[in-house]
Amino acid sequence: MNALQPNTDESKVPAYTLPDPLIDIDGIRIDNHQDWITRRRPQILSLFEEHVYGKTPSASVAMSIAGTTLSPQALNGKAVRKEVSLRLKGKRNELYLDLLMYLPLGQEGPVPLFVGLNFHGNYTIHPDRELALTGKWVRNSERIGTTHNQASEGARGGFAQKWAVERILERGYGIATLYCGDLDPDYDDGFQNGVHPLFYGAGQTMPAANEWGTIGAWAWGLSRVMDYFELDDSVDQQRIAVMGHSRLGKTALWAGAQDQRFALVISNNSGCGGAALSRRRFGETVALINDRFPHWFCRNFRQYNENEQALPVDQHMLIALIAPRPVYIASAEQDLWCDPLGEFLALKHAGPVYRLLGTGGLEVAVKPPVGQPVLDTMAYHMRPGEHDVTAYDWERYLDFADYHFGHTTGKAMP
Ligand code: GTR
Repeated sequence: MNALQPNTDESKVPAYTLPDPLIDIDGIRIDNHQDWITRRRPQILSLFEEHVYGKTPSASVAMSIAGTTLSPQALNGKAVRKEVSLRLKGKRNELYLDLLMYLPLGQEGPVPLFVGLNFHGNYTIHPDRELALTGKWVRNSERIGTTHNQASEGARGGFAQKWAVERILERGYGIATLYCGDLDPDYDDGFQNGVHPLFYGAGQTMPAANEWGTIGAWAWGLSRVMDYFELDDSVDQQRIAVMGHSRLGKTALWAGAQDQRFALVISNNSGCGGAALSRRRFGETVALINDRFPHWFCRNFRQYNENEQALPVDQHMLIALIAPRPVYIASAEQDLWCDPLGEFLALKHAGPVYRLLGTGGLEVAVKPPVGQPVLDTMAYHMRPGEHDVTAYDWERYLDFADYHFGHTTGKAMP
């Protein structure tokens, strides 16, 4: 098969053996909670750093709040809108992140919240006329009419359907989002823009082969948002769900794997390098993704182009790093590029780790039919339709959050 010709025929999926998340690098079986936490989990995390996403710098940069704009009666009196400008200061340069939050009005005390990065700028997630257009580089989009890599008034609210802001608020949750391009614009510039240069040592001009790429930088940014939440008493820090779609779903998983402050992790149609098993080589493959998006992963990941069986991990082990916290993997029926079956199987094969930690795994033998979600600590659904985030997806995530957060404004799960 030509490496750059995707396969979507199940009968052509190669035979493969997955690495066992519960057998450590010395071949010892992990059979208790303690050994998982102290031995095996750190091993798996460092394998993902070394071979897939790259290491996130352990150094920190100074972050401060450069300004907050509060609007107590936004969205026709339904929400408090907060826009927070976060300043990151490196040795040689600095960068600003513009965080947008809508919080439900009339809630007592700190609120549970969904946080996720957006693709095109905060102003595209809602038609709210008060939202500032981003001045940063943006991807051109025919769908919302952006050209010359610039935000435009006509694109305001262009992706509102993917965000269900009113519904999230109605169900008593806040929503927070940040443009991924604030952290690292989504194109391959050899890591000259974005957050990477904030960390370069003397003479360094790009990350090493085992250091973070763009997905690593995006995930790191979600953790900085989490740092901000720790300072904001309108947010319930114990009840924060990180959610992402597609490339940002890959990012949500990597953020949730590294930062255990995220109480729930939701991956919507995340596919290759996200929830889907690489070894199946179904739809997008490691070779295809590294070819089209050479900046997303670390350079070491390229060693596995057409060589997935040599990977010391597969994506079920990424999900296992989230255990025992609740995790939701969602697929779409027509989204073959993301390999819905591979997404389900990765979740299922993370099950033994969840069971070891006492929460139960994914207690279904085969992928549930379209439109029949399985909701437990490990949750899955396959929605009819294409690669997207829809109202259907959000309703399930809200049910899932209600269930795990014991939130009372929404309907409980059966
Ligand atoms: C595709 C890419 C996928 C997925 C998607 C998206 O072009 O091949 O891995 O990330 O973009 O982010 O919408």
